Amino acid sequence: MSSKVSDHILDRLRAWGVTHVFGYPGDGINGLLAAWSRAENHPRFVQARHEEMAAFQAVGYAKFSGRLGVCTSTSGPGAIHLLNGLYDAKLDHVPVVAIVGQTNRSAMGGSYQQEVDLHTLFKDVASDFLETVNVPEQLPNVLDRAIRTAHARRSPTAVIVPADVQELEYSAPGHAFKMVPSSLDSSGWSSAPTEEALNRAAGILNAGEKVAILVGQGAAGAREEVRRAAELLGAGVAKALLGKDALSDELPYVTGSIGLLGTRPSYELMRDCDTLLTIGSSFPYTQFLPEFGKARAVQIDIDPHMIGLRYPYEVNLVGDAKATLLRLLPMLRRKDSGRWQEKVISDMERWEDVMARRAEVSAHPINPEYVARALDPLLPENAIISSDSGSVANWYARHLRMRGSLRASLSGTLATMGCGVPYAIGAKFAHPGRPAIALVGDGAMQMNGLAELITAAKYRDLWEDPRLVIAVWNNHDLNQVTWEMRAMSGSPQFLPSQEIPDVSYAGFARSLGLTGIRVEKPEGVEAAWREALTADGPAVVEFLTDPAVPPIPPHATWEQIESTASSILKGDSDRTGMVRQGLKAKAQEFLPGGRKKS
Ligand SMILES: Cc1ncc(C[n+]2csc(CCOP(=O)(O)OP(=O)(O)O)c2C)c(N)n1
Ligand SMILES: [Mg+2]
Repeated sequence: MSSKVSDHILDRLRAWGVTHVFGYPGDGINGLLAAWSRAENHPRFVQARHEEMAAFQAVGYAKFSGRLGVCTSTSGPGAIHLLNGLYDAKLDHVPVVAIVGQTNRSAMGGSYQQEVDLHTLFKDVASDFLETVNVPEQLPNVLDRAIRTAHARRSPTAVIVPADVQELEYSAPGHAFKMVPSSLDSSGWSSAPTEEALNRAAGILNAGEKVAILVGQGAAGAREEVRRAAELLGAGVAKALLGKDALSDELPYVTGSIGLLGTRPSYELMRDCDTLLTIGSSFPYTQFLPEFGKARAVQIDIDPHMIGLRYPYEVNLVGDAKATLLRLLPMLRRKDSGRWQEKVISDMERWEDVMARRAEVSAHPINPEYVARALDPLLPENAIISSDSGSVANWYARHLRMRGSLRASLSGTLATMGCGVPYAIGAKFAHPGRPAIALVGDGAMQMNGLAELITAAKYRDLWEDPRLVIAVWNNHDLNQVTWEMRAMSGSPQFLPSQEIPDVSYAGFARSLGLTGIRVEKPEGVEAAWREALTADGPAVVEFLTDPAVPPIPPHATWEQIESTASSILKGDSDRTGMVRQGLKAKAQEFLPGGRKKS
């Protein structure tokens, strides 16, 4: 049976195992949509409210499934809207293919309606592969390479298909000059470094006495091997934000997150170690790694293009984390003294104790840390958690402890607002049998989340496990930035840019037929989580939280951190001072209790 180019695109996506495409319609892809109708919506077209959300859903789907994310949009405005989501994929190394419409070939270059130069628009974001299908014979090669490249480089790629090309009869590339055939199969593979490089790495790791390991998302496939390495080396293990679910926080020597949102033990682990082993992470903040020259360092990364960055590593092992560690482990000698690791373990106990106490401090009306802390023991064992960007990412990083099959992610490198809800929707399509939980600030909720509740309401019946909890920290403030301004320049909150209106998130959810709960007092927090986590469909639970609780930086001293566990400082200058001093790590200016010496 003859078929059009558009039919063949869907056919080929199915052949690649693609089951969902996140998108939004427009006349640049009308031909494709007609093919979707002929194909009885297979793969499923998931309609977002906005193309950026479609791209975020594709990223969330890919992050949580390990499969390819696919999104689609029309030309011009639709393509432009996709950009931020595609950049999120690029910066977090997620395989996503965008299939984008373009005006008819006859109109190109004519400043035609909705015509923008898509090659220029996507040149950077889809720099690994970006091509326009001009004739049907080109299609298999272009689409297959876009998919293969997205996987190989773990990056976004884009295929542009002019509207009239979508309507052409498909004809396969022939056995002829200037024809480029393609094929489908791809075998499993893994890469590992040479024996010589492994030996050099083992030499450094065996010589160290205080070993710190830093893991990122690239270590997720090597949990058991990372554990064995940490135990042999007597190491502490810090996790980059994107690697939060790469290792269980139940291991006592895991110091949790690193960086500005991280823990004091992670900070000290890096500050005091003499040897660093980084596995599958391109954590960007060098100032949280050991001082240059203070530690000898080894890196393991699958990407030869990304390795060796961020720290002057002595040995750069290019390879899959699991395959490389399996070869490296037999070369490692068990350390004699466990003292370094014991110190890490006791620091972590102290940190957990302080965090629990910080969450108990009373605030007005609700302490935002308590909201996250209260969720931790209630997390369903197979939940998938997304966090938006904002102060909520601090509470996500510090109060939720990974264990069992919990999964968690956020926009780690682009740190874009607005990804929390669409990531969770992507997760529900990737794993309809698992509960998903999005943690979102009120600013991010107003930016994107509210609109995507409509998408959640639209698709709720497709999800075998009905639970999709959207938690909103309603503090009437763009709080993370407010604190950054206080910390950097000592500026008081600039209300015209920072204050945001109160919105009834719960009320809006109810208007869509979803569960909506508004919590105004701390006593209601736990019960609200329980209600949302047992609702028979998507549930929005909003907590009125106090914007005066500072996200304490990890390089504030123990004394400063301890002081914030007994009271929240009142008055703008005290709070400002504490965060500024925390950033400068000047403990001596503070007394326990958080008051500045007069
Ligand atoms: C798209 C985008 N715009 C702006 C920012 C800068 N930014 C980072 S966090 C933040 C505030 C977020 O506010 P909200 O969602 O209310 O969370 P809160 O910090 O109050 O918990 C802003 C404006 C960003 N990261 N992404
Ligand atoms: Mg806010």
